[in-house]
Amino acid sequence: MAIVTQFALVIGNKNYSSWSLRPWLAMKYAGLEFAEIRIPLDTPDTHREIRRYSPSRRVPVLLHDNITIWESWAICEYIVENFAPQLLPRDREARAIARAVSLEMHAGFHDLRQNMPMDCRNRFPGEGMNPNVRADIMRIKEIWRNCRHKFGQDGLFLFGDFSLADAMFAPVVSRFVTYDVLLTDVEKNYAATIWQLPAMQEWLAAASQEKEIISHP
Ligand SMILES: N[C@@H](CCC(=O)N[C@@H](CS)C(=O)NCC(=O)O)C(=O)O
Repeated sequence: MAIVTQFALVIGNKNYSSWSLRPWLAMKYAGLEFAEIRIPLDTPDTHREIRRYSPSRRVPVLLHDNITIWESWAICEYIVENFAPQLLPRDREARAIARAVSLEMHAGFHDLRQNMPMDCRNRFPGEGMNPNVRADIMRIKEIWRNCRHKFGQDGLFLFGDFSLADAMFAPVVSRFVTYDVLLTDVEKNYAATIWQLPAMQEWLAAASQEKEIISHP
C-alpha cells in the first residue's frame, strides 16, 4: 500500500491522553506517515489551542485532505475505510464483534476511566479500585478472554492480527500496568503483547520525556 502523507493528528499529552493513543496506534499500524500536533492538556492555553482544530473541543482530531475528523472511533473508521481495511477482521462475525467491543470501550467503562486515569510513566499499585471499577475490569477481562479464545487463535491479538479493537484497548493495558491490576494468564499475555508493540513502546518513551504533570483528582 502506498504511504500517504499530509496527515496531521492533533493529540494531547502522550502520558495522559488515552483517546489520542487509540487512533495514533491505528495510524502507525496502517503504515501512514503523519505529523503530530501535540497540545498539552489542563493548561491555561489548552482550550484555545484545541479550538483551533476541533469542533468538539476535544482531541484527537485528524486533519487530512481538507477534512477534519474528530472522535477517536470516527478517525479509526476513516483510516480503515480509506487506507487500511486490514485493521478490521474480514470474517462477518469477527468484524461485527470487533466493532461491538471497540464501541463498548468507546462508550463505557466510565468508572475505570475516572478512577484509574491513564498515566503511562507512573505506578500507583492498588489505587483507584472500588466495586464499580472492579466490575468494569471484570468485563474487560471477559472481552479479552472471549475474543482471544473465539477469534484470536491464529495470532497474538484479540482477533488474531492487530485490529482497531486492540488500538481501542491499548490505553486499558497502560492503566492495568500503572495500577497493577491482577491478570490471569490469557489476559497477562495479551496485555504483554500490546505493551511490547514497537509503536506502543515509542508512545511510552515519548510519554516518559514529557514534562507536564496533571495531578489526579
Ligand atoms: N469521545 C472523544 C473523547 C475525547 C476526549 O475526551 N479527549 C480529551 C483528552 S484525552 C480532551 O480533549 N480533553 C479536553 C480538555 O481536557 O480540555 C473521543 O473518542 O475522541
